[in-house]
Amino acid sequence: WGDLGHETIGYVAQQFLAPKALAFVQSSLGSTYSESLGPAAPWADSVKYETAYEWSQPLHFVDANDNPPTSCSVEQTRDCGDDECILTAIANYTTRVVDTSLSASQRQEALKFIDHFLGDIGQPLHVENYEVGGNDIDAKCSGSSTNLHAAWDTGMLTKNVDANHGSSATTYASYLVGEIQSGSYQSLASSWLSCTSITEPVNNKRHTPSIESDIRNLLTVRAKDTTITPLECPLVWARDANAYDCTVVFPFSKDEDACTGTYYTNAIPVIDLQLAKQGYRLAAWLNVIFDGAT
Ligand code: DCM
Ligand code: DCM
Ligand code: DCM
Ligand code: ZN
Ligand code: ZN
Repeated sequence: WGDLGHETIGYVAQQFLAPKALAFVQSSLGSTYSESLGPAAPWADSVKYETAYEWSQPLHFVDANDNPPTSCSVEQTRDCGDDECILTAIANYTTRVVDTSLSASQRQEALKFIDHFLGDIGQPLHVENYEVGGNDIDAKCSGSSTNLHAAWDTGMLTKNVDANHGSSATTYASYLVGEIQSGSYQSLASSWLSCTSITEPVNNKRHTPSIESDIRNLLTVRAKDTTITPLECPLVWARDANAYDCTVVFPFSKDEDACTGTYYTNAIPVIDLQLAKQGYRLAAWLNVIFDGAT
């Protein structure tokens, strides 16, 4: 996502933080970021082209070697074998954000990476290898030349927020929060936190991971092992977003206009959903880390 998408996710999450998570977010981010996950969310994009942060570029995505729209899947060993992808980045920064041996600025950096990566993992083309996550597919957005990845990161989203939400990340986030609390997402929101994926057998309890068990495993292993533990929830979230590559993102015809007609009409509900969902998941993740509860 571009800045607008990331800020929206951060502002949604900010509304659902439990007391200790909120206190950490406020004191860690401080006045620089108005004590909010909204303004802090784009930071990871603002540094990734600086030489000092070039290493972080591959952490914004996972290149799923699947075959959309015929077959969609994400596999940690196949797609993140070198441990340098968004799946392992979320694990790494989850351990670092609570590591009291690190400096306040390192823990702030970890928080900003979590804030950002829980957003990117919900963008279907950040969990897809095909044509470099759609970057190599030429597209149009309301007549202007772009590529399919950028149309999903910014083009369609900006058009929708300009038309329907006052061109404002905070106004848009308030709308999505309302949908979660008492609107069309109300009955769905708890299922967003279960880590249960449609690609996994729903009635096999052994394979129903939870955010809580994920973080407990991570923090337990951290004490005796510096290697990055694979987590189940980021993989579930990546698979959730990647499934849209087989339904709404593809097929896409080169040079098609993504910001008009049926393509746009089908994409907007998915963009709304993914931003609301990842904001809600971001809050829940921080709530488990800092308050020990979902
Ligand atoms: N971005 C940036 N510098 C660039 C390219 C992008 O700061 N040269 C920022 C602005 C984009 C955001 O990153 O809206 C998302 O970019 P990406 O699509 O690279 O995540
Ligand atoms: N770093 C990180 N994750 C780690 C270790 C380091 O993001 N597990 C980052 C923090 C610094 C940079 O890499 O920005 C260099 O860290 P160090 O000096 O600890 O190697
Ligand atoms: N990107 C991706 N998958 C890749 C490469 C890049 O999702 N394999 C994303 C990161 C940025 C955008 O595409 O959001 C543009 O990347 P870059 O600025 O690195 O070209
Ligand atoms: Zn992107
Ligand atoms: Zn990013």
